[in-house]
Amino acid sequence: MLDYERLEGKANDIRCDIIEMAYHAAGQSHPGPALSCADILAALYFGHMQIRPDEPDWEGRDRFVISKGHACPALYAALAEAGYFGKEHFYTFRGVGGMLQGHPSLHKTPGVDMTSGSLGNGIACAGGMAYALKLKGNPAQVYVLLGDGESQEGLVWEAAMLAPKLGLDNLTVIIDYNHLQSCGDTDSILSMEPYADKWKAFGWRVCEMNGHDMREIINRLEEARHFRGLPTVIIAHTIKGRGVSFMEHNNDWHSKRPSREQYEQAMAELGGRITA
Ligand SMILES: Cc1ncc(C[n+]2csc(CCOP(=O)(O)OP(=O)(O)O)c2C)c(N)n1
Ligand SMILES: [Mg+2]
Repeated sequence: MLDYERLEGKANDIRCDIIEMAYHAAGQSHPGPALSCADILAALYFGHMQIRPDEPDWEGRDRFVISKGHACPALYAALAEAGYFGKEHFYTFRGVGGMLQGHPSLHKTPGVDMTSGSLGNGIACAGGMAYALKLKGNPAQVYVLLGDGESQEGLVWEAAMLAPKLGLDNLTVIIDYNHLQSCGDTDSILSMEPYADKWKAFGWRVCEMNGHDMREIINRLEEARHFRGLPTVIIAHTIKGRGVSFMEHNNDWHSKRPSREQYEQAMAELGGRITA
């Protein structure tokens, strides 16, 4: 039986670490996009995926690709919390030569399964990874986190077209549908609606969830793991900046460093620890 309170606690820890990195980063971090997906990352890393943090390249591991790579503070927080590396690396986040780059690098960070940040690329790579696993008879799953703004990239739809044809039922795409992209509101810039119908038309199994409800996230992930014949896309309804009052729904926090006062307020709301 899963301990949902523990998973919610992990999501809160991830949020605290996102704020820690945002305050200490070299240059500007992306706190809003990372907070949007903190619950999904907590569910994947602490309640769903088969992983071995002490053996990051274990062949049998489930893979995760953060296609919206700018939200990597959420991934780094989950990986550190799981034990892939120490949290001291948060303090060199985005620094030249640091282990934690501003966008995730497969070659620099233990536990990162695919380099990402050029939007659209991650989902295409994940399709290739899922196909390779199938060819090898490896039962591992591949999970992808895709942005709603990112879905405007043509490459997303090339990958979407191919995966059902290849029968990639080991591939699950989770869309972080927060209705905001870097320069404004996704629905008026280029709406993805009817979102579910588009994916259905491309041949995917489609479902939806509240991306901040731990039980729902776990249930949707379990269903996707066991569904046979088609890849699954889960449309996750989320709030950009979720968990910090002044960042929620506020796209100023797409990419911005908090002041000392804002850092302290965010940590107070999350019950996190203030560092020097
Ligand atoms: C190919 C490409 N074009 C542009 C960018 C710059 N960029 C970074 S984040 C972003 C918006 C992404 O919006 P969304 O996918 O909705 O993610 P969110 O910030 O809401 O998490 C853009 C355009 C990029 N990283 N890659
Ligand atoms: Mg978005």
